[in-house]
Formats: sequence, C-alpha cells, structure tokens
Amino acid sequence: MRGLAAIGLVCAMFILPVATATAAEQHTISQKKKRFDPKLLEAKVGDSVVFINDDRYAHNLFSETPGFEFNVRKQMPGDRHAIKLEKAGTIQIRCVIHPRMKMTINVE
Ligand SMILES: [Cu+2]
Repeated sequence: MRGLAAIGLVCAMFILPVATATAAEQHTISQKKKRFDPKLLEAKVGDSVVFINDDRYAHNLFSETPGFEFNVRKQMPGDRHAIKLEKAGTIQIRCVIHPRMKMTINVE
C-alpha cells in the first residue's frame, strides 16, 4: 500500500506542472458543403484539431507539408478525426476528393 501511495505521489509531481501550464485547446473544423470552416486556424503547440465530416459527402483530408504529413483516408459523413499539433509551423491541408477544399493551420 505504501508503495502505491509513493507511485501516486511521483505521478502527481510529473502531471501537475503540465496541467498548470497553458491549457491546450481543442479546435473543431467543419467540412460542410465541401468547405473547411474555418479556412485559417491559429493554434498553439499542444492543441488538438478535430476534423468533423458534417457534410453529405465523403472527404479525405491530407497534408503534404514537410514534417506534418498525414492522410486520414476516406472519412464518411459523421466521422471524426483528431490530430495533435506537436510542433510549430504552417500546415496546408487539402482533400483528395475535392481539390478546391484547402485550409491552413498556423501553429505557434
Ligand atoms: Cu472533400
């Protein structure tokens, strides 16, 4: 039991400083009518972004920005996908299926 308490204390020591730092935000991106909304997102390192397919069509988000590459693959209406912003930079995001769908995330 004392061992468990000690582990709990050690964990608290590591977790608390993170919790008291600037709270990470969760941003939401809509894809209604084949448009990213917002088209420009200002975010901070540590924030997360949830892409919601609230459209009637399937989408396929991806980024080819060096260092930030990802590909969500086919995202059906109602699907959600979250990414974590691990470092600063400007990320260009597009949709494979709809070439006009473009958005930018500035991470600082
Ligand atoms: Cu699309």
